[in-house]
Amino acid sequence: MKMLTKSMVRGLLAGAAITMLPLAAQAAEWRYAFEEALTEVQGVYATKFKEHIEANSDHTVTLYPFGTLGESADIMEQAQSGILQFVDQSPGFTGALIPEAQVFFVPYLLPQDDEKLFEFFRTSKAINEMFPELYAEQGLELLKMFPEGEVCLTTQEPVKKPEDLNEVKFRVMTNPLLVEAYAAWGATPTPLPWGEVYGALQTGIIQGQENPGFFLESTKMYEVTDVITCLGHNNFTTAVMANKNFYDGLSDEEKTLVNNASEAAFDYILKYQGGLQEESLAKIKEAKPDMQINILSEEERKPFMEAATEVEAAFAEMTGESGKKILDQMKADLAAVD
Ligand code: 6CS
Repeated sequence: MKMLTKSMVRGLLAGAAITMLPLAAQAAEWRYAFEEALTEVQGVYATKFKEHIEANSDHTVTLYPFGTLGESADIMEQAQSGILQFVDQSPGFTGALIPEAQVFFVPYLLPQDDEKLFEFFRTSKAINEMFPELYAEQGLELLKMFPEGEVCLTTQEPVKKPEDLNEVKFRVMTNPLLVEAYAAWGATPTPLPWGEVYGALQTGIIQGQENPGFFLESTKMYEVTDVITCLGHNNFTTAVMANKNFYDGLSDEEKTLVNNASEAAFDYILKYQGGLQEESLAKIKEAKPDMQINILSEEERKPFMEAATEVEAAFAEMTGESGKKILDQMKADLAAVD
C-alpha cells in the first residue's frame, strides 16, 4: 500500500486543524486515527466512539483507518503534535516511548478466560490510574485500554514446543520485550511495522508472526502461512488516547462527552468480541481447508510458560522501579479478578 509522506499528511490536515483552534465551544471536527481497517476491532471501537460524540454534540469525528495517514508510529507522532485529536496505538508499538507499556508482553500474564480478562480491564488500577500518568508525561490523555482477542502464531511448520521455533524468523511488533519473548522461545525475532508483514511472509524474509484470530482472517495472513498455533500466551491489548493539550482545553462538558463515548465504545467492543476468535478461525478453515490449526494442550504449553520468568526479568531490567510498580499492581489487580 502506498503511504503518504509526513509532509503530505501535514499539508492535508493543517487547514482543518487551524479551524479547530478558536472553536472549542462550537462545532468542531475531531480527527481520530487507528491501526486497523474500519471493520476490524479498532475500527468498530472508533465507529462507536464517533457515533456517541456525534449523537450527543455538534462535533464531528473523522476516522482515519490504517494506511490513510501512515504506520502506527506516524499516527502517534501526529497525535502528539496535535494534528490528530485521537489515536489508537497498541502497546506493541509504544515500547520506546513508554517502556512500562511493554508489560503486556510478559507471556501468560493476562487471564485466558474472557470474563476475567474483561473484568481486569474494567477494574485494574494499573490500567485505569497508573498508565494514564505515564501517558500524560508523553503529552497523551489515555482514554481506554482494551483487549482485542487471543493472539495465535502463524508459521510454515507446526509448533508444538519452543524448539520448533528454532531459526524461525518471526515478525514481532517494534517492541524490545517482544523480541526478548520470542528469543526466549528460541526464534529469531524480527521487528517490523505492520505494513511490511504480508510481503515479508510472501517473499520468505520472515516465516512467522503473531496476531489475534480476527486479524489473521481479515488481513488474509492465512494465505501466506500454513499453520496456526494458539498457546494462550497473550491477548492483544490496545490503547486509545487523546492529545493532552487538546483534552485539557476541552470544557468539563466536552470532557464528559469524550469520557462517556469511551465508556460506550469500551462496553460495545467487549460484547462484540464474544465468539469472535472461534468464528474467525472457522472462517479461515473454510477459506483454506488445509490450514492446520493447533490449540496446544496444558501440557504442551508448559515449556512456553516456563520461559515467561526470563521475559519478566528482562522487563524488570528494562524498566526499573517504575516497571516494577506497574507489574506488581497488575498482579494485584489480576489476583482481585481471579
Ligand atoms: O500486528 C500488528 O502490527 C497489528 N495487529 C493488530 C491486531 N492490530 C494493529 C497492529 O498494527
